[in-house]
Amino acid sequence: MLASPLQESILGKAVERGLIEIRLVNIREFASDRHQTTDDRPYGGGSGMVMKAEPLAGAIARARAADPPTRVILLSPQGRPFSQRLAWELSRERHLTLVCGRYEGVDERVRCHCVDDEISIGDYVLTGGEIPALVVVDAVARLVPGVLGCSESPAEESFANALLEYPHYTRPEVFEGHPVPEILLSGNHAAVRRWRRQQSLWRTWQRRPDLLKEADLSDEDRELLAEVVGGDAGSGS
Ligand code: 4FV
Repeated sequence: MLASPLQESILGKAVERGLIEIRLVNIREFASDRHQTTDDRPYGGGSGMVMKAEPLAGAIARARAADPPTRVILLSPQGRPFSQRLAWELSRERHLTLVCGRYEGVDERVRCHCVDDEISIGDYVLTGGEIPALVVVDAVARLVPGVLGCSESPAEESFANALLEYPHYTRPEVFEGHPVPEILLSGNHAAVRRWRRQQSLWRTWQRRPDLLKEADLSDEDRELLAEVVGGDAGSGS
């Protein structure tokens, strides 16, 4: 599941260029029985299976033995919500170990005694932790210096300053009768920057007022927002 996404496009090139290194550890190699069993029935009964502690603990110990010291993160719905702010935090680490659960989840003693952190990518239940791990790898890797081309800077995008991104346009100038906003053809960079900031504020006010509350808005921001939403700027209703 993990091999191909990690070989393609920006992530693949970052690996080729040695900007990031990704090692996949097969938990089965740490199972002690000849069937390499990694799951078992839940104590206390109930449906589904649980990931056994020993194979996971063995795999994590192997990762911890590697240099530099690693931060072990379990992906699960019980984790703290993943965010751009957390992605920036993780991008400043040297070595992350992402533990992907399966079945109903992992034995609680792994969560309590073997991992440093727990992250959830959202309030829904998936079949495994692999896709959440890929989400974290993608969001963190692109913040590693050099991974994104110089023309792309993660500084200006959504959530970078807790606002939603402004609308993007490219050629053709008119698509199915829909023209590009004049301002973007004006060549007036200051006016374009003002329009884009206003669009970010307005979209965030309309779609994610919760984010607007977190954002630290300047007086100019409040004026820009008031222009488009009328007097109740900042109420974020
Ligand atoms: C999940 C999430 C998630 C739960 C049981 C894997 C599944 C199965 N992980 N954010 N949402 N994990 O649904 O991180 O083992």
